[in-house]
Amino acid sequence: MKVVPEDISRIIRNTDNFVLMTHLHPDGDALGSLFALADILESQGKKVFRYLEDPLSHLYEFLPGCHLGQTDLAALQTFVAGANGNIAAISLDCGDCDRLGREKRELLNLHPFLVIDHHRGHREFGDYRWLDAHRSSTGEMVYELAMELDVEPSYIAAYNLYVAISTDTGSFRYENTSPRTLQIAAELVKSGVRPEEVAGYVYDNFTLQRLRLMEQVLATLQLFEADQLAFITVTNKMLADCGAMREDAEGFINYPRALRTVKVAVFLKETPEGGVSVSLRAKGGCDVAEVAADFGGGGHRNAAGFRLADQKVSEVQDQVLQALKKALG
Ligand SMILES: [Mn+2]
Repeated sequence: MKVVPEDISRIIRNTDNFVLMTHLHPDGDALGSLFALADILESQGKKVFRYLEDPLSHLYEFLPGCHLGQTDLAALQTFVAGANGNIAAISLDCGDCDRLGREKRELLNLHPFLVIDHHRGHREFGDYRWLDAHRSSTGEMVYELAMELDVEPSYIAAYNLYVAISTDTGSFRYENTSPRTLQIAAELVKSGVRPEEVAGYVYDNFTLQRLRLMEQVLATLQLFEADQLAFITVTNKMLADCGAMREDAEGFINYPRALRTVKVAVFLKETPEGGVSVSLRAKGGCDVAEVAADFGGGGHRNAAGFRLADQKVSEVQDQVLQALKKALG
């Protein structure tokens, strides 16, 4: 049996121009998959537009080839027009077309529209889909696609794929880490990627603003249900006080999650528009994808999230606490 659906690999082989995109507020898997696949396609003489909704976060400026990302919609339209219909769009690591962002409508107008994703509870969109919730990361799927296309990933592609896979598995610690995940990681290391270099950029690369923000965010820790549920919060005021950016709070949820008694950690983030975005991380039994789905969100069994507009952090905390008490029981 083919790993990559036949129609996906056929369209990619027979097309010369591609628009690649991913979800808004992209993480390591989203960006690593995008830059890796772009490099893989270009190595086959194809042309690629790497579409990003917003300029790249400083956290990911170490990704090789990241400067090729483009945010200009007019440039995208010119690229599409120049392709004379010989074009395909590929959405990577996006579980819901609403997460394609502001230009969703424009992007979904591109055909054929291919979707490669590993989110559980993926809400189907696009013309052709390769969905596999058993995969650790979209990066793992992009590697399989490269194998299907007979492309040996370059150092640039391998580096981006290693970032994608290692970040989505929490450095190969989460339950999504399979024998195949580790095999692929080994192949990427054989291509010259140095795990300690990537870990240095991902984990040991704090700005002082980020550390100050962490002080404030960890000070908000609240525990419930015999310390099985942990909540932390970041507000717009904390960001301003520390001179930090929203993306500086990435990964903070792993600290309450690491508490030995904790089954679910919750990170409440005030949005610039005054709503709240909620990240959920579970250890073991509790399925937080189901909890997130009840609030209109989604994700994986152990990592999920959702967003509520026009609500205060304290109101959202109460609702989430009630839902999690039920989920634990
Ligand atoms: Mn992912």
